[in-house]
Amino acid sequence: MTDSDRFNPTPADKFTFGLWTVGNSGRDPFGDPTRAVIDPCRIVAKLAEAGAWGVNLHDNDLVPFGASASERDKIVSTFKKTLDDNGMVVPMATTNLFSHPAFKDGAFTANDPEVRAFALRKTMDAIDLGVELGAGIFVFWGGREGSEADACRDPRTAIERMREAMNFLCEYVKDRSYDMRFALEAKPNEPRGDIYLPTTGHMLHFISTLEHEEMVGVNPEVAHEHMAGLSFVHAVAQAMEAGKLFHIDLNAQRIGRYDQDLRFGSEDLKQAFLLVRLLEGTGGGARYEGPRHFDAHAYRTEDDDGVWEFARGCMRTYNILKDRAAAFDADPRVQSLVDDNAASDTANLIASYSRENAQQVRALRSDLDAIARRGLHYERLDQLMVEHMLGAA
Ligand code: GCO
Ligand code: MN
Ligand code: MN
Repeated sequence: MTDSDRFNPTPADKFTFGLWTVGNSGRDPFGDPTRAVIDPCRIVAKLAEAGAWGVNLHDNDLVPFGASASERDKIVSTFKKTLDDNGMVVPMATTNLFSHPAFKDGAFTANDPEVRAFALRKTMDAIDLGVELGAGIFVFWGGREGSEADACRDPRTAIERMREAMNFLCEYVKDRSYDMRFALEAKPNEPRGDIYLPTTGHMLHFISTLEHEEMVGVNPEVAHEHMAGLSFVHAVAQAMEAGKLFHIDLNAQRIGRYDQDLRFGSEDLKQAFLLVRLLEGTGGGARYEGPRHFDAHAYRTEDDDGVWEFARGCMRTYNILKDRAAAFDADPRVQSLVDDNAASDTANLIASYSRENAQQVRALRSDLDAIARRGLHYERLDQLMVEHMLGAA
């Protein structure tokens, strides 16, 4: 084993890929597929060989739209056997509520109640499928829940309809006594001009308005927050702090571009480093224990070999960053530079209100000029981080 081999993934790392990710055929709005469709069972075998823990799927990644009940059962039983044979799990399932043209005005938010009813029915079936495959997390990505012609509906109505759908489906899960939680995935745009509930922060507030908010968390995605020009690390931190990080979609994305879904860590390594550090808890705080899911795909230039290179790359980069983050946080120079004065008398004084505390806060006479003059050495801190990332610390 070479030193580099220690970064190779194992199932204990809990890495997962969507069937639609490694299965992406390279089609884009301007060009036809550059790769053949890969059978879901082959995807499972190849990912297991590469060291992944599991796969996730939309209903129609496995069962074609409109398949009969007997066709469905046959496909599902073959797939289950393949999972067992390869020691792979399905921790997350979801519904495709975007490909069929009937969803052109949205699914849960569409103006036509028949479309909304069909979306519910399709989702209930997909939840059943997920449960049959052992999934405990169900993701909602409302790709078509948005608008171009905004006069078509009051955006408040769209939010109400979303709430109605989530409440309906939470009740469904409870009625069936399923052990399943929901994870809502925000995206600002693409394929709609504007998608409702565009960021993880919007989702977190929306969740607090649901009847069974304890069942519902978020599935933030690197690319989606970056498309909006926001800090993904801050979004994930807010979700973790709220106990709502139920799932995560890892990939890479340059700010200001179309939805790129690039290999994890292939752009903005610093954000990727800070993200892995946060998820792994090397800088303190609770570790994220859920699946590390990659929602990305290989460049359109790649053939079949390139697809598995891409998958290995996502997982190895995560593990390398995890190693670098641990080294960074164990570095005494770093520790001596980060002093957040958490236990000081003043910090205790301002932690909660009382008349007495308010009086003491008023009586404090801090030397603001001295505070203003003090350099914080964040240049040194950030440079140390860069040197750790580059293996030069
Ligand atoms: C996208 C989304 C999707 C969802 C997937 C699972 O930008 O297309 O990220 O890939 O994650 O539909 O819900
Ligand atoms: Mn995406
Ligand atoms: Mn996603």
